[in-house]
Amino acid sequence: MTRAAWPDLRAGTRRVLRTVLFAPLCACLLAAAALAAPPPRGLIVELRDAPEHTEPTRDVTTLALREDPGAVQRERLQRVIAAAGLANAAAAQGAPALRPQGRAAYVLDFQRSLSSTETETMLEQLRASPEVAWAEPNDRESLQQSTTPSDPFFPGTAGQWWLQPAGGSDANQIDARLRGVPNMQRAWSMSTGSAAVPVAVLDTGITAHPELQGAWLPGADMVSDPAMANDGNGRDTDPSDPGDWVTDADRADDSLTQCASHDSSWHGTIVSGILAARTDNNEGVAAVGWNARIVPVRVAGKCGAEVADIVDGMRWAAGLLVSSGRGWLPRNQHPVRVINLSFGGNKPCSRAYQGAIDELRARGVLVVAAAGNTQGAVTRPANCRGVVAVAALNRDGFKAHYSSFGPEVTLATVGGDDVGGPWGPLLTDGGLLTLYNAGSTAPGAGNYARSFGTSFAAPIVAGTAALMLSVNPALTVDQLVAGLTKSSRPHVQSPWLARCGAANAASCLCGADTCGAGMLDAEQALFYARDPSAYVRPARAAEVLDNPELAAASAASPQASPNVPSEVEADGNGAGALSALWLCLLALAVFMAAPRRA
Ligand SMILES: [Ca+2]
Ligand SMILES: [Ca+2]
Ligand SMILES: [Ca+2]
Repeated sequence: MTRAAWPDLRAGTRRVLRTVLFAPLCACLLAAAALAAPPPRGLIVELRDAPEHTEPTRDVTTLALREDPGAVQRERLQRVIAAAGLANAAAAQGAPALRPQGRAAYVLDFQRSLSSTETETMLEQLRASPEVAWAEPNDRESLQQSTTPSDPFFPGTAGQWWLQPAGGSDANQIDARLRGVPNMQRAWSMSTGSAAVPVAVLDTGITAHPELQGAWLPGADMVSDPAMANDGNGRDTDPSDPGDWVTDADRADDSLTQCASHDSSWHGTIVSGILAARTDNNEGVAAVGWNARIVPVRVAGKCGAEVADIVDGMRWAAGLLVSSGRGWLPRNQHPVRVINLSFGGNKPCSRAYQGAIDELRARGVLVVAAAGNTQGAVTRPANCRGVVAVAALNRDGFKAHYSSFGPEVTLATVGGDDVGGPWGPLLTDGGLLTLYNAGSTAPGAGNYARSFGTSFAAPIVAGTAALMLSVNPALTVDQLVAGLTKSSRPHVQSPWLARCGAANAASCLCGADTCGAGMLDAEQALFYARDPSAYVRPARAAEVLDNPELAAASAASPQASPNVPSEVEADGNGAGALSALWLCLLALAVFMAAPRRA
């Protein structure tokens, strides 16, 4: 492990507390549930070789109707309807009214709702006629609407902007430019998730929170080392997060001696909140999956997570047999198809990781991992083959200053952007508002906070993969990956920003070689999920960022110069000092917390 990985934990100790001011609650929020479309009341039919509809001609002197070509076609259609037997089918209600439609077709308006059987029967009868070119139901289409949950912290740019529809131009205020966000609100019109598609959260465990009630299934605690575990034992079946704080006294223990002292991170609670906070319940925040379930798998305790525990946690989540240390843990009764891993370390992918990832992939399990917060190479296991590695974007769509980047990244989405980059507060987005816990050491009351890090970009992607499986449970892992990447939006461009690279490792412009296929678009990913073989990626030009804030930032800290993070340089710890029998993996998270109770 290199010291470059350490700014995260140290940044966690410098938590900035901020008061979050929420916009006044909108009392008239529309909670638009995805209802079934109303049945059709008619059919649309075009006769073979039908002429284009025209107005009847009139005698120029008497203005009397001279000829009505439409009358000929209406009579022809009446004969077809009678021959097809539709008159009988609709006898109880009378024959349909006819009115011209489109260029040469007619609506057969029955002026009542048609059952699906009735509709299909009549369409078959019509299509059997050699006189009919085509026939289809006059279906009712639904609004291509955004679905707005009732949660009071959701709306507005001071709320959960990260779940709101993508869009915005340079003409907008900085906080309304949502070009990096995943378009989740439009995706919810298709699916708000399913309890049948749980996501495993391999993390610090779970805390009690009013917004997680009913959101989690039985999990497990994989932390083998009792000193790290902080719950008095090794592996067990209780994934509760007792806190991962480290004190100066703790550092006397051989397992913890290399860690800086810091407060508890509640990292697993934050990730769980992004995935599955109870949504549309008139309380707190919204989440990617309104009805999602998580399987909490505790792999991390004080001072990180061991590779053996992470790998066994992945295998347990998938329903495989895993050691308890004394015997065997009971198998997971709710095996998952999606795993979120927001932990990692600065090393190449290892055999232990790659073997488990290959094993899981063959069983239809997708592993989504945070790319890392190193401003450099992608951490493991995000750099392993077959993992969906997620880099973090600023709200405006460029790479967040802390995010790792490289060719192993699969795609990118917002992770929140704090003031820690070279541009300080100039282009910060305030972070992702979701669940948190008020305890500084042991768990306290559930509350809410803004967080940022690739740790929190990853569950947005994992949650979207679960939405895809809710829409279409038959999707393979290859299809999930293809759907996420094919449907992504192009990375933003800007004359004020340089491309990400060794000389510009902080805030920079993403490309396919640095931040993956593009920016997550949850709505498009669900379009893909509905019918992968028919999906066509919409033609979309890259958004161009050209605004006063970027100009000011560029003037303050020109992009062409190398941009080495000062935190890393200032770190006095030697890399060798961080090597231990276990490999300490760090939480890929930094916080700008605003603990707040509703
Ligand atoms: Ca334990
Ligand atoms: Ca436990
Ligand atoms: Ca809520």
